[in-house]
Amino acid sequence: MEIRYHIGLCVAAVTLLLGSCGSGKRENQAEEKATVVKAPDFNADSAYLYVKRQVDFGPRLLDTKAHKECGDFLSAKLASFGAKVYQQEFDATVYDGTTYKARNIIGAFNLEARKRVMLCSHWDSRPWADNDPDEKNHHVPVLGANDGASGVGVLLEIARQIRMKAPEIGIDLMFFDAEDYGTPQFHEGAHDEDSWCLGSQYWSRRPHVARYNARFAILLDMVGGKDAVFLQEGYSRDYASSVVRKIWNKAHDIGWGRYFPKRAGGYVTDDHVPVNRIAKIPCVDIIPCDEGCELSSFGPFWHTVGDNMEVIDKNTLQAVGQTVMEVIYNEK
Ligand code: AHN
Ligand code: ZN
Repeated sequence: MEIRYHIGLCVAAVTLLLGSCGSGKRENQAEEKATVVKAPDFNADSAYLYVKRQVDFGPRLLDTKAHKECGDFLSAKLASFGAKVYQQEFDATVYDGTTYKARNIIGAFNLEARKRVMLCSHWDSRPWADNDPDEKNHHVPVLGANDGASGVGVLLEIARQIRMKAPEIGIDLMFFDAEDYGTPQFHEGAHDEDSWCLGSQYWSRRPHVARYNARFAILLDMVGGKDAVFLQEGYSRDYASSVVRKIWNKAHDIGWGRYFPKRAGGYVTDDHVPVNRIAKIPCVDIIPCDEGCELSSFGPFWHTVGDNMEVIDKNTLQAVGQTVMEVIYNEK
């Protein structure tokens, strides 16, 4: 159910009572500006199940059965929610020179709308738990409940909500592949930043439709950890400061401010960097990071064999999911 707060109307009424003689046109403008749309209720139980469904396939590593099956599942889900689904297949050459088949999955809603917003996450998981305290685990794949599945789970729940009640603008959900194949810590050679984010690099150079554009984009990365704290990540501030303010203000307006302190965080190499630099779409990364964005800010289970369903907290999914929904349902 949609509730509109006619804050603007009250402002206009008070203005009139105080004897100000603004023109009718001006009052209407004031009303329009201050009208806040309440988005539908994001359901964290549903998002949680979408996270679990992905994790149940096992690690989503390139050229594996789990990857193929999970990709098919995500595509079918998007289609069932009424999206036009694009498969963008590409060759991903990873840090050691091996080339795999990879696949970005894109779900587009309301194709006629010219005003569009992109919501992104990566859906692959990391092939090496290279940050695990136990060295024996460094070559074991990560399940990626938080690192991968959480963002996609939130986006699938948003897709389900869009099916029930569409926002005014068009939404494109981007599930980028091969984000997490960045050079492992145990590798003794070069550590190239470009070894991360292969799917978003590919898409940013070759968008799924010609002349694609969006007003802005929001990337969700590791948005399910208990007591996650999302400072304002560095590249997001540099390339998309007004979108950062929009998102963080919304989180505070709806009572989830404790997850979104209005403070500067450090810089993270993530899928939003190519989207900002190559596709030139202002993109904000919602990622748990502290002032330095030290690796420890991603949680103690980051790139370890412990990144499983036990680390997923529905409150965090709710805080992020509802905040993003309030943003997109208020775009006109
Ligand atoms: C680096 O560790 C360089 N970037 C973090 C991006 C990332 C990895 N997101 C999820 N996993
Ligand atoms: Zn990762």
